[in-house]
Amino acid sequence: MERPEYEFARQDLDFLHWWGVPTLFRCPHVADPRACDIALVGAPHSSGNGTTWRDQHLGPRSMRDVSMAYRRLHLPWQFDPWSACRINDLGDVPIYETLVNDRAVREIEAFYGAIDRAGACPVSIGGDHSISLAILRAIAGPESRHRQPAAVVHFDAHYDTYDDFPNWYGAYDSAGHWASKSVHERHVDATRSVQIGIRGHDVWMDPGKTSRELGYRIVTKDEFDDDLGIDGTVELIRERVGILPVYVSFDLDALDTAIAPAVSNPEPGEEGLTMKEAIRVIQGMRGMNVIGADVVELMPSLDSPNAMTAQNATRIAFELICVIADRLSNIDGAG
Ligand SMILES: [Mn+2]
Repeated sequence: MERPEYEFARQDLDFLHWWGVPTLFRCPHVADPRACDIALVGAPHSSGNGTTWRDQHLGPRSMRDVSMAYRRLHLPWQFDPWSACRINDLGDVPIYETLVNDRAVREIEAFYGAIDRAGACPVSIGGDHSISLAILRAIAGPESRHRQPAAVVHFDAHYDTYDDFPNWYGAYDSAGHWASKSVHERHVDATRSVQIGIRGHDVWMDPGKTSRELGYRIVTKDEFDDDLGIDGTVELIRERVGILPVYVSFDLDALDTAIAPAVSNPEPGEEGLTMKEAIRVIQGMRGMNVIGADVVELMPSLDSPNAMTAQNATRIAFELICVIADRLSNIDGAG
C-alpha cells in the first residue's frame, strides 16, 4: 500500500511508543558489543533487593515500551546522539541463576566484561541496584580497559553503603552494598565520588557513617536545596571528579515520589529531586569522561497507568546517553 500521502504518516509511526518491535529508544537490536560505541543493555535482575517490592526485573521491558517514543534530538545542544555514535540495543543480560543474587551478579559481571573488552560504553536499564556492582567490577578498576578506579556520581535517596549488616537476607552483593563493595574492591575511588539526593529518616541514627569513612562527598537533599543548588552541585562534581573516568548511577528514588512512584524503596516523606534539577545536573557533566551509566530500581508493576516513572526514567537515560555520545563524537569521531 504505497501512497505518497502515507509517507508522512509512515515516518510519524516511529514516534509512537506502541508501534513497531520494542527496543530501547528504537535502536537496532545488535547483540555484538563490538558494533557499539554505546551499548544499551537491559539488566532484568531483582534478587539483590527483594524485601520491599520485587519487580525490578520487569524494568527493561517497560523501558523498551516507553522509550520507543523518545528517539529524540537534544535541542539545547543542537545534537543528534543517534547519528553521532553507533548506539544499539544489546538486549537483556541472560541471567540463569536469577533467584540466587550473588551468582546472578557474577553472571551480569561476565556479560559486561565482554562490553568492556569491546570498548563500548554501557548505558543500562535495571534491575535493582546490585547490577551497578556487577557493572563496576567489569568496567572500572585496574583490571578494566580504563586501568584505574573510577569516580562515581550516584543519585539516590539512600547511601547503599550498609556494611553494618553483612548481608541482605542472604544477598552479600546486594543493592545495599554495591556503593561500599565497589570501593573495597578498588573499582571505585570514593574520595573522587559524590552521592546526591540522600533524604529521609532511617532506622540507624547515622546511616551515612560508612559513606563518610570511605570518603564519599555526600550531598543530601537538604544541602542541595538550602545551599548548593544545581550550579553548586555541578561545580562540586566537576571539581571532585576532574578528568577521572566516571560512572553515573541513577536510582529513580532520588526523584520525588510524586513523579517517580514506581521505585523499589520509595521515600515519600520528603521531596526528592525534580526532573529539572536531575536533568540540569546531568547536563552539567557535559564533556566529562563518562564511561557508563545506569538507571535502576524501576518497578513497573507500581507505575501509574501512563507509566510516568518509566517516562521520566527514559528522559534521564536520554540525557545520560547524550552526555556520553557528545563526548565520544568530539574525541574520536565515532560513527
Ligand atoms: Mn535508593
